[in-house]
Amino acid sequence: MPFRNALSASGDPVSAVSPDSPASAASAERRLVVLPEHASPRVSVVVPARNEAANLPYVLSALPDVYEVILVDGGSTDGTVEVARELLPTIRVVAQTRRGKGNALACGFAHVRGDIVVMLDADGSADPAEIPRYVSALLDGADFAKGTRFAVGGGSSDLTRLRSWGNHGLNLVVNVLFGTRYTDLCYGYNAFWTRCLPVLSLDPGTAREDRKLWGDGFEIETIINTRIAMGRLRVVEVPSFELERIHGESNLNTWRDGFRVLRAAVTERFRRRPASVRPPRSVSPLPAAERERSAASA
Ligand SMILES: Nc1nc2c(ncn2[C@@H]2O[C@H](COP(=O)(O)OP(=O)(O)OP(=O)(O)O)[C@@H](O)[C@H]2O)c(=O)[nH]1
Ligand SMILES: [Mg+2]
Repeated sequence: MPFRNALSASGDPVSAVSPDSPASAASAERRLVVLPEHASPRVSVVVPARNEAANLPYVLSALPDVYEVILVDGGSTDGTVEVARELLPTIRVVAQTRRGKGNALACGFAHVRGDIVVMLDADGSADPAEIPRYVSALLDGADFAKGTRFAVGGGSSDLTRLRSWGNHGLNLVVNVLFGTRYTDLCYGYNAFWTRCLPVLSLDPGTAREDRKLWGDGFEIETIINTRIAMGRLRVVEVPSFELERIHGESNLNTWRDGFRVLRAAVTERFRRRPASVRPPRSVSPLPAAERERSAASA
């Protein structure tokens, strides 16, 4: 049972960043709850990958026991899909409809069958061993567990000074525009309850097109972070350590993608959104009645 221990690992240094942080009453209630075996959340790991064959052995072998792994292939020509299938025969491989990491994530999310979605890069920069920490934050009441390299316990061996300054500047812009208290806007290691997907409102499209539409690029993280802020979801930041990509070249262009992030922040701030996209506010994978029964028998 993969995440049984995640509950007791809630002493991890996580911090709430949304204005409506978990009420202490809710936390007290959760301490009484004994989750039965079947209540363990099913974790779906979505891995966008474009020519990451050399890195997948490190990433997939380090995964904890999860419900499903979905690899979204970006037209790789280096055997990424074959390597993935050889390493993990149960892996679900999904082709993306357009180009870019944003489109890859939207396509992967559309195939999720679990309760929790984890976004995991395939280049070896995100440590799969941190997944229980994210799950723990969600079980402790967060809607969205947001990785941060800038909290005690987090860090990076990959971030250049230029990117770090850029990230801080863009982070500040978003915090001012959206009233958030994010510490690491441009970080792609996050997890959230599947029920939050309507708030993200990402459209993978159906037709295959060899182009990149707005939202399909690296601005995806900003789009996600700002939509969850506008959706008033409960965000908890989780310290994460970013490693250097093991093999191959980054797909990110610091200046071009930096401007896309800035444009995403401004566009999202003034975007018209559907009347109600807020998901149900349950903080536990258990239905309320079952929760009460478990609490009573504890
Ligand atoms: N499917 C798919 N995956 C992509 C695409 N672009 C990037 N990725 C994947 O997204 C993840 C992050 O991309 P990276 O190129 O490492 O970019 P980054 O992590 O933001 O930047 P660095 O810090 O420089 O590594 C990796 O797993 C890539 O393989 C794409 O167009 N399609
Ligand atoms: Mg990377």
